[in-house]
Amino acid sequence: MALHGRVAARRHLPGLRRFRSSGHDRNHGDRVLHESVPVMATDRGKANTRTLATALLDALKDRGAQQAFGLPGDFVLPFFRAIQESSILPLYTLSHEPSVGYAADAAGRLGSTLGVAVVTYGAGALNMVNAVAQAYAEKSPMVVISGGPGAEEARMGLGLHHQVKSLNSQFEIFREVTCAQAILNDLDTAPDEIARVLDTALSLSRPVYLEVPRDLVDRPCKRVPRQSRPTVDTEAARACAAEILSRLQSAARPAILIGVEARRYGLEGKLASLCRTLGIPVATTFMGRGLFAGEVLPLLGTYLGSAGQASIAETIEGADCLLMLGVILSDTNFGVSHRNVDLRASIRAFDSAVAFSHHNYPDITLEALVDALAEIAGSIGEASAAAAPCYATGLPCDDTALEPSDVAMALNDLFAASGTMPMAADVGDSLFVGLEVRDTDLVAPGYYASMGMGVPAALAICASTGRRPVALVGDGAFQMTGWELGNCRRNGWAPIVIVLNNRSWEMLRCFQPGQPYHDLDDWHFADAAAPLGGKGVRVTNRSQLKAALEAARADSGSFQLIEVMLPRGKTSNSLERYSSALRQISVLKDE
Ligand code: S1T
Ligand code: MG
Repeated sequence: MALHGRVAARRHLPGLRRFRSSGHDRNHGDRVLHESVPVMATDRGKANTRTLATALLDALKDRGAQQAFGLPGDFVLPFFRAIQESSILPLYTLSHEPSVGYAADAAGRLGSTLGVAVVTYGAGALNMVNAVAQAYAEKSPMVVISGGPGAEEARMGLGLHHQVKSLNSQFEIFREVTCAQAILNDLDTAPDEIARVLDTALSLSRPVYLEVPRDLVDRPCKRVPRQSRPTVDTEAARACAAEILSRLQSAARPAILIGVEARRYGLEGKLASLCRTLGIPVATTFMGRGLFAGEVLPLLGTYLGSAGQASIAETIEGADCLLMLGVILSDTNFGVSHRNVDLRASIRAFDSAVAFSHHNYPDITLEALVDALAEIAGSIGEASAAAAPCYATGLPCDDTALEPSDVAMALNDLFAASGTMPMAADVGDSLFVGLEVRDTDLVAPGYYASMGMGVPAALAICASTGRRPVALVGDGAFQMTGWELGNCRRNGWAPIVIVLNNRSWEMLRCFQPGQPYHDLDDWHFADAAAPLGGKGVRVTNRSQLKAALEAARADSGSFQLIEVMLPRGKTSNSLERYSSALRQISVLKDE
């Protein structure tokens, strides 16, 4: 069909792309496809023409996104070019899509804003599903932008490269790990669809999915409406706050437990001030580790049930009124307690609702509740702004062989001497060693717990904050994504990466001793650092570790890889307590 000029004829093309919920076609109807119109050279050339791509990029930036991480493919090349030419957001490419997802997730967590991942259709986007699932489970507002087939391709009726079952399979797969989705194949509705999806990501703090047909990237498009703030019923928030405060006042042993939503919604400052006013003891959850770094409040530390400090467990589990703010009710946050927290005596504000034992208040955002509590709160308890929880320092400088907890002590000594650094911890014992390091900004997947996030998260810290991080990664996790360090040189990133090399999937061996398949070979990671553009050193005793950390801190000319050799069968004190607590509550008894 000849197309004239720029009028895009809308055609109902039966039987081609069935899909749902792209925002303008909510039933199971066929995809309403535009006829693709060749983009006039002038479209790209017109500096003042807003295109679908620049409208989306402006909307991301307006809503706080600071950069995009990506890995290109032919379906997304037009969008990549638009990112490059528009300079609206800086673009960082990594070497494997799981890392792109982990980095975008981490950037969103750190900045309490949108993290952006840009990938190609099929092989690229589906390669990132696990990282997006982790972002969903751990409430991180990542925006997945995938290039997609254009109308011409959909019309061909042939199987497209990178296609799965149907052209719409990818959209359906991402529906399961995101809270809002759209295929931007209608330029009239695209601005509102983009606003709907991005604002949902921010209000629910969960990942979202946007597919950009490659033939529409440069097509003129209207501006995306400004972010719409969720409407708040302040009267209901005040009534809820009053009920909470009266319960806290009449409790003999009130306590507060704070989780990830404090960071996701940027509420740490407000919460610290509220907790100081209330004077009630506060702990963070395992997932909330790293919250309130630098804030003053009556913070006991991290609640880990019987795997953590007994005094913290006693306060939280013994509370006759436990106020939980932004807490994910998960096994890693609550699973290792001999006595479960008494949820009937708790009040839980999560996912924009506040639940009491037998009733709840819907549609009250955490921020609205915290503001309402701050308005009417007075002093209830005597818990003063506690001195920062104590963390082990003073690692002796001798040739004693290293154990995992020595790494935490050495980092505490380094931070005490030259200031804290933001951290990323991977899954394995590195997650538990991270618990023994003093409070600092921390990105760690403590709930969904996918391996591989450590190094990409450290790169995201470099890219999004300009600060120099420390990454704690096991050898198994480093085998997955550690090689992303090869992207440091061209970006000027210089993280310090500590590889806990026990030649083992040691955390699994804790759960299931005696199996040879937990043994890993020795990959000599330190030797691989120089070819990747960094410096590497292998350490086997305490004095070598201390010297290596000081040298690494002093050298920001490249990434620094410190390979810490550890014995199989030995874990950190925290993982030891955690796994023995799991055994006692019989989760692992029959392993
Ligand atoms: N695959 C992925 C992507 N994530 C996981 N969490 C797992 C598998 C399962 C798993 C663990 S801990 C662990 C695995 C394989 C071993 C980690 O080995 P390493 O990085 O060397 O750390 P360490 O030796 O300190 O354990 C959790 C239980 O799911
Ligand atoms: Mg290991």
